Amino acid sequence: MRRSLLGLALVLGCSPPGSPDAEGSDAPILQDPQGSIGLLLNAPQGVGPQPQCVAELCTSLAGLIDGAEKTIDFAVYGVRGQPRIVEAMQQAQSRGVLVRGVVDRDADGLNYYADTEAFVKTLGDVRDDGKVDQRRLKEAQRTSVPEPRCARPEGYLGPVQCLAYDLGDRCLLAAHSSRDHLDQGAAIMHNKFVVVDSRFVWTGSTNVSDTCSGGYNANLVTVLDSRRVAQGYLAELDQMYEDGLFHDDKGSRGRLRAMVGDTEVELLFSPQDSPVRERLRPIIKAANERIDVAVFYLTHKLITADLIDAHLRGVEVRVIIDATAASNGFTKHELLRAVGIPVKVENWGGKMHMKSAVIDGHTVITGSMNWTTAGEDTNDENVVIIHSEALAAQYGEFYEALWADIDDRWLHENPDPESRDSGTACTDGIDNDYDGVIDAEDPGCGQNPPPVDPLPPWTIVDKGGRMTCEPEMLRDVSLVAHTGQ
Ligand SMILES: [Ca+2]
Ligand SMILES: [Ca+2]
Repeated sequence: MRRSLLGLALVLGCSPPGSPDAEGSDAPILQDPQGSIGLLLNAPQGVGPQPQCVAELCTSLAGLIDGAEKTIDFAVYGVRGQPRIVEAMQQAQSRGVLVRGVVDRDADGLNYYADTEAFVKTLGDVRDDGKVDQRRLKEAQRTSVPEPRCARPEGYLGPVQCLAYDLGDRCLLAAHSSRDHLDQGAAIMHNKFVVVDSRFVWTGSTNVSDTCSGGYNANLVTVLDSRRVAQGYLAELDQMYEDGLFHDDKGSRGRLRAMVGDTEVELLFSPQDSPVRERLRPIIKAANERIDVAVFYLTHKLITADLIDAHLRGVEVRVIIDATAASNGFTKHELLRAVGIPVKVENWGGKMHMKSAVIDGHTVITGSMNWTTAGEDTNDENVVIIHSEALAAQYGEFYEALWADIDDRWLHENPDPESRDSGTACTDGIDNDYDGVIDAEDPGCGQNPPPVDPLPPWTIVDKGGRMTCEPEMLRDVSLVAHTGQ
């Protein structure tokens, strides 16, 4: 019924009143009746990182590259341990396909993934955001950080978030910060998209790496056959590749809406399209029944507020979050738990690396953007929102299996991401918790593992006649340390 209404509205050139699609989406809807869209969902394989191209996340990309006739345009965060993909690109180049793209580099010219340098050398025509990062870093050094509106949590050195969430007659108060100083101004080219022959698009949360496309982490790929949507990606790549516009919100808007076959698809880019403010928040606010979230990081304070509000109005909210991200000083999962939202922290060894959600069985949020402030405001990212009951059902079934796979113990506790509590983490050769020590060297994998570090303190207080909850209230309360146990 909804689809035929939407069809009528398209003929009339407007959105149906009151439909979730109508909110905040003023872009015209492009038509691509011949197009198609599919979702590839990868549950973590407990066999460690894989250099082979066996997972569908990888074979789907290899197949597209092998079939390329004219062009391959890509924006990938980096490359590690996936020789099949690098060779396929090289072979395409040798048969005359134009291959060009961008990768991430930090202000020192470095990339997170070990094989990126060789990949860039092999292909030749690859650009990056390193110079932009240098400029951003210098600007940030000249800018003073404002004093926080609340006391810094003890032992935390980074910028401070003063948080006050409204629970009706009570307020949830917390002060969050990172354990370490953060590089102000740091930003990453975090896209993972490949466009073949200006028609096929491979995109999502999956890096070209032994842990991501290799199948070790939980990840998602959206595959589109759509010239309309491909054009959106190519325009974004041009901004980065041709114009050097990385982390820039002054460029033209990249946002588009398209009917791909009979599926409505929305595409937004960070930072210029503000995907959280423009779409994620309105979609969560409009949810009526159920929100199932599967994300790497969940640190965005406004998304957190919207999830709490949804829970308070009776929407069934569930969250699966990554164990490493759950030890971050800005993580909001403990606050969600505090108000009664079930949150499972994965204990696989591989990461929960998705950045997605399904809402009310009809809308799927996918993409490269972590649910963080940096993901929306500074990084280069893409978000694809799919309005499809069929794909929402596919995602929903996958989500149920992931949820069931994580023991209920991790509804209340946080596993040490590099410990025997976390599946294959002590034998995978990966520094799962980014602390510089791997597997047996990591104290978490020893006979007497240390307890997981506590997260920043929080408390719930009566509103005391106030109309709203404000961060200033933090001045009059003492926060309580919680260990998540
Ligand atoms: Ca490990
Ligand atoms: Ca480690």
